[in-house]
Amino acid sequence: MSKTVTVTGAAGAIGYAILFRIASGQMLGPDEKLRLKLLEIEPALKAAEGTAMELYDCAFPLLESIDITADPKEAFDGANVCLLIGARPRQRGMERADLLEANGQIFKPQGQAINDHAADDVRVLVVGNPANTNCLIAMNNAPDVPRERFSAMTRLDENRAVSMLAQKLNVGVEDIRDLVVWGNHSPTMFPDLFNARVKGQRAVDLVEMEWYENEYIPRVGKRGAEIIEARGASSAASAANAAIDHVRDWMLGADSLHSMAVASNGEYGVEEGLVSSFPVRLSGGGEYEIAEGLEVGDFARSKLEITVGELKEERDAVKQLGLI
Ligand code: NAX
Repeated sequence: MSKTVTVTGAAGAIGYAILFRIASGQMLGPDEKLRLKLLEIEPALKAAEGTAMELYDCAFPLLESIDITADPKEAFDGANVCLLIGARPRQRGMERADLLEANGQIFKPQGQAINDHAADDVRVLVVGNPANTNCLIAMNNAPDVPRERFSAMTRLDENRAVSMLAQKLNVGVEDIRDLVVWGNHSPTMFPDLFNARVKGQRAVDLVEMEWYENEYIPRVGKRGAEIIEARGASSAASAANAAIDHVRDWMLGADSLHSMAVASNGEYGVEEGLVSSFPVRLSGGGEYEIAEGLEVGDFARSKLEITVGELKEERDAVKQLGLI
């Protein structure tokens, strides 16, 4: 049986960077046939059709079909994997409440459509920003879907953190393990060098605390803005790559800890129900387990409180707006 993969925002920059990789088998493995369902808003349907034409022109052996629609009910019908990429960007003069509300109008009906139409084994990754809270909205509007099926993306932040540490220490990225990012996908996120290992050594012991706190953490957190400044456009290929990493490891397993924003059960004092990035173990089959018993000292605790505090504020705002 082939898998149905629904991609929202399919005509956007990340959509263009991810669809060819999904269709070539890089996300679900080289033996998994798939059907793509592309969800776009009406004005972007034609552009999505153009992307679909190019997908057909690749003659990917794994790709069985492509459907394009502006109707979430159709798009999520029978979906096994949903990548929620399309979102409303912040516009000039927009307050945070306006941004959350505008995205609520997208993620509430999408959550409901997933609840009513997706396959029984559906797995959801939210990429569109503000990713953690958009995921919270979709999850809360899909009461019949177990909440462990929902996640938001912090893997790009992790990959950035790994690459920057590798460059600093002049080691290969493969020498670094268990480097996870905690909290919100925003500049408050906390990349954790206390639990990360570099060739078996604690990463935090290999760098100066001054560099860690005043250069590394802010640079990882603001890397998105640095990319926009340089390219004149936001990260697209690296975001698509991280989404592939996220879903592939969730489905097929990984031997290192990774970062996923998922619903808290109260682990590490993160309030129950918040969608926060945690260190997770991935054994495959679309299961994850939040890794417990990691070292969280005073420094990490203070960083975690800031980023989780931001998640609580966003949660309270969307609650007030009646979105959850
Ligand atoms: P683009 O503006 O290029 O594409 C977004 C697409 O979504 C557009 O084609 C638009 O028509 C579509 N869309 C809007 N509303 C929709 C709806 N209701 N249903 C279906 N499609 C809809 O943005 P792109 O660069 O592709 O980025 C997409 C999202 O990813 C943004 O919200 C962005 O902020 C977010 N990102 C998240 C990252 C993460 O690490 N979690 C990193 C990269 C990226 O910044």
